[in-house]
Amino acid sequence: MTKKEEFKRKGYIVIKNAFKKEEITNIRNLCLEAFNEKELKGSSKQTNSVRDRQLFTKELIKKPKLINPLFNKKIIDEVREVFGDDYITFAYFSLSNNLHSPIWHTDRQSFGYSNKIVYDPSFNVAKLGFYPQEDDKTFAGQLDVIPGSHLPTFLGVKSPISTKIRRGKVSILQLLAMRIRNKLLGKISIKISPCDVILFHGLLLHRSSQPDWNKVNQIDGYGIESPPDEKRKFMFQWEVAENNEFANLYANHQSQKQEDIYKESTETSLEDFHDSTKSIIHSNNINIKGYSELKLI
Ligand SMILES: O=C(O)CCC(=O)C(=O)O
Ligand SMILES: [Fe+2]
Repeated sequence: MTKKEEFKRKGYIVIKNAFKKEEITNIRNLCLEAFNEKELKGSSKQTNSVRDRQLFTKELIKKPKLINPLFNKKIIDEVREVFGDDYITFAYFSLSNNLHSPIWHTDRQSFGYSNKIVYDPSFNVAKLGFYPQEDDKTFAGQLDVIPGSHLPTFLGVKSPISTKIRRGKVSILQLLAMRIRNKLLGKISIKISPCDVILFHGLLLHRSSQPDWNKVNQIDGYGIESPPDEKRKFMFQWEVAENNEFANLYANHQSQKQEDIYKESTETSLEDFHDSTKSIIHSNNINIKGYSELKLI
């Protein structure tokens, strides 16, 4: 099975050994440094909220040491195998610290489940996830997914219920079909090496692998109270897509969102990146786009 076929069938692939062990130590130290710095800056306010434990595009592109390693040849080559040579990298980057999202969700949910176009085989908006730690029994650190959950259910792609009585963007019948299908498919924890990267489809159901909440205290629904630095969960996520009209539709949808994190990705373009990042982007022929740069065709 090719990587492309594997992605189509399971909704994700693992890019093995994208990083070397030595790089992981270095990256984790840089993550700790970045969040310590952020905490110091915010010291007059209440710090360490969920938002304090996240860095998004505008802050991250100012930290080339953190972001440049993501444009790594191994990762680029495998994404090209799945999405083609001219795949798009959206100007969407996030780094989180001590966030263990307990809720099953898909990242592209707001674009719709019963919106027929998201089930077109060419709708390929996905995220790259890099988790530079082992999955620990107590402190967790990686990702749980339901393989195959990005595909349409046995009801197909048409919504059998009229728009008016849909719950949100999903008909009740579709929702039920998804629940049954997901139960049958079953969830798994992807226990990958800290050196690996995962590419997962925007409609794949996932959540953070869960810490043992009987052994650690939970703060704000997402974090562990005072995790030791060496067990602290960091997570890089960035967004890529096959370069086609669906990417344009998606970018258009995202560019209309009001949340700051999406506004950042709408406003950012290649020229905003650090010179060292730009040079890596150029030498690898990476196609970076802010959401607003992809106009509808
Ligand atoms: O911790 C994870 O891996 C999941 C986080 C997540 O799903 C998200 O940020 O969208
Ligand atoms: Fe997610």
